[in-house]
Amino acid sequence: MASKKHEQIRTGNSVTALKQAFLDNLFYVQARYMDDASPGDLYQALAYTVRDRLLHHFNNSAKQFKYDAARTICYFSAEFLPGPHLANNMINLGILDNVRQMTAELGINLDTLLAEEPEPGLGNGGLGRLAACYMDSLATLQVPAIGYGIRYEHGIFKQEIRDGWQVETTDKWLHGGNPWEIRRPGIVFPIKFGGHTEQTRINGKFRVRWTPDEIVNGVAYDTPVSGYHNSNVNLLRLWHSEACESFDLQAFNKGDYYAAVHDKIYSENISKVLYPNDEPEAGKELRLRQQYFFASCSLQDMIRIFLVAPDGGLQGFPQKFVIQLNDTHPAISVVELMRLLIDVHHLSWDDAWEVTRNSFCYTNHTLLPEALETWPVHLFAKLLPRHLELIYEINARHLDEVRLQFHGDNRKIAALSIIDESGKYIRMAHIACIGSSRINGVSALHSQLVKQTVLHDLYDLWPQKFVNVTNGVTPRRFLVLSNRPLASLIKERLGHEEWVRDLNQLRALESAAEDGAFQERWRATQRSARVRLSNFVHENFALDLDPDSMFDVQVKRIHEYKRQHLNALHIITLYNRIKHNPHDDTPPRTFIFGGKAAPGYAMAKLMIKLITSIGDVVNRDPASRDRLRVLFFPNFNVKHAHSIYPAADLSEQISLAGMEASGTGNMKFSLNGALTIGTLDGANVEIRDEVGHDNFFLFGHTAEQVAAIRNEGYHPWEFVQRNAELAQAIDLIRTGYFSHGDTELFRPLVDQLMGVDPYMLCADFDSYINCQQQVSEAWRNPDHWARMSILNVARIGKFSSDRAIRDYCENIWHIKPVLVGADS
Ligand code: 26W
Repeated sequence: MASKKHEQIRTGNSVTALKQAFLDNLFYVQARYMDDASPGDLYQALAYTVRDRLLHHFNNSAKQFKYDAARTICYFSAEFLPGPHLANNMINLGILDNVRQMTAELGINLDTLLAEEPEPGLGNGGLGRLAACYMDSLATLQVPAIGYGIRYEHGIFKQEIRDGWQVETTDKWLHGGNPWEIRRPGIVFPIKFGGHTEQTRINGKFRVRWTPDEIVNGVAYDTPVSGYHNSNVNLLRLWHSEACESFDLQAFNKGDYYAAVHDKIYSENISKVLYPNDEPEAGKELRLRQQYFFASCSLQDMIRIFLVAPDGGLQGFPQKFVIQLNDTHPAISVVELMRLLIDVHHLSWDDAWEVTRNSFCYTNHTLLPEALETWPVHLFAKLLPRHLELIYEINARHLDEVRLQFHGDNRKIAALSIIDESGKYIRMAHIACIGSSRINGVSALHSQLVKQTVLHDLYDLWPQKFVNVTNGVTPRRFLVLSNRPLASLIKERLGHEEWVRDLNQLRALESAAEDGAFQERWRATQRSARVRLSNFVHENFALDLDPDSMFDVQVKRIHEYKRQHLNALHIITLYNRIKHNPHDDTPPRTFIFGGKAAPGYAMAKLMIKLITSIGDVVNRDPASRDRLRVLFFPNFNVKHAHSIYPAADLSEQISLAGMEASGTGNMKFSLNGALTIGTLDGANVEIRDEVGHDNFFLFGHTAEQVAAIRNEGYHPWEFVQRNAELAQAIDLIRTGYFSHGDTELFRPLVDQLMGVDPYMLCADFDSYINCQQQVSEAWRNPDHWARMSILNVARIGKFSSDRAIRDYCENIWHIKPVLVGADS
């Protein structure tokens, strides 16, 4: 065991120890002296210096959890969006100030090093970021946890805006090497695909042998996940696919060089790239391979860990582990656990099913029918023949149970079958629900709608399984890390930092809301964030923003149900007013959009082009350019979110009610003092209830009203006829005002709006515009605005991911924290 002295240098947190460790890593890891080190070298050296301090806790935690045979939550997610690690780990370790001083003493600007870190973009949006927030809270609450997923070589595409259009470029996050991961060549599992099954009898026992025609290896890569100001460090284990044989020498010697590396290329394809779709279901074979690959690697790994300290055979598996399925993407795990328990560990069907159904829980993140995954039976027959057999058996036994309750109700029985009516598709949500003991939505409204719509038949069968856990976000990354001026103002006002791990303590800020002097300092802090963002935009996009205008921000994946085009209609309306009445006194506004469109989603890409086209006109027109400014911020991701959320005054949460399962950006905006204009959708409902109805700008039809309009029949044309400004706005688009006179460019969007308008922009336009009027009124009164902004922060405590994780621990996982001592 390293001497205390050596440990002091290697993992001491004093400025001296950090400096020595940093210079050692620069010399011995990067093989560089200070004067010829690149910013990349300096970043890597600092990353290894911080990593060493993490690994200390990491190894201790792993030992403690093993020693305690601690009950562990395994979070299965096809996506994780952790964001850059360096600053977050320094904040959690409590060494950021010392490192900032140490680098300053060496003449290094820490922020330039932080900017060097590539972002692990292993996710599309909300679902992936939620998984990362939950991993941060699990470690902070000292709950033993393993995040299982895929180590995509290429994450979400890099978005460039060329001539106003989104252009995707390949993400190369691993290019410079990743100091935050540890390759585990000893943790490798064979993953089988294809082939056939045969019934056999082994020492009298009926057995099924699956002979695959492909085997790929899954290799573990571990990333430590630190908790805030404690010694618990959990594990994010991501799987990389590799060929069993990476080089076929025989083929090479025969000169067939392609064949020599075919297996390697083919096998590595599985973890090659993230599917960039955020709702619409791709249904591609490689996607199913990815889902089965990480499900099987993860379950084999858990059984390996369990059998290290087997208390009473695999029947005890659900006592040791609980698995959370992050949407249906890992739902094949239910069937894979049955295969492993029966075919490999020879449990009986009933014992295996008892273990399985007590091990899984499932979270639904979307109501969009096209996002509910179904896989063709023929694809399963080809790729996973053994699993298809097991699915039929699970379904047969399930329907036996269903008939007990709904005998004769064939519609119900058919609706409850894993196999859809056509017999051609396997419904993954059904497998997830049948194999889980708990099913939850991600906001109160969403969990209600899940029970009333997409899963209502399963709800009728098992009402006791359905619960709600409203989403949350980590205040460490989305306030302490990304908005230090506001965090230190709050710390100064409250005189402590306890609120960082107990966000409800922000309530004490309520009294400050009426305090004029504090309001002044609050406004100055908000303005400084707008200035920081304006400088970044000036340097990177050659566009000047007015930091004294209202920053009206909508950042999220581009999707019609999120209605970025409704926001665009508001901008056109304001522009129109200013054009027709130069004395119009609309307070100056800066509209900032950000978000990626799935590459195959044409309408979403057209929405981006509409926004950039409106910007080209409004930002240049002398009549409007000093009053309105429109920016489409390229490549919105976690890193850029750090500078956008703090600078926002108005948070646009304008989805059609009933469509946004929860939203989490809405929480991050409020946490940073932005006021929300939104519909009664997802978590907006609960945010409005917490911050106070007077501190929330509400508009639009409710989910019930939307359903009623749908049933009655919706005619957007009627709304256009009744609203001249709406008609004019659409007309400007249709007549090519924003497209150099080209009337074809936006025709699909205009026809959609005037035709079906499935997301009811026309129906909500009037109340949206009026609500925006109220926003402008409120903005004219800085004290009133500051008061509402302070109250939004003071009352946002419920939306900490710590609260959400506590809910999961108490109501779903039944798991207790395990405290890891600092130097145990
Ligand atoms: C099959 C393609 C695919 C990929 C991702 C379908 C669906 C998804 C995700 C479920 C989409 C997603 O990220 N949903 C978002 O999840 C957030 C976290 O719960 C919610 O806050 C958002 O409202 C929801 O849209």
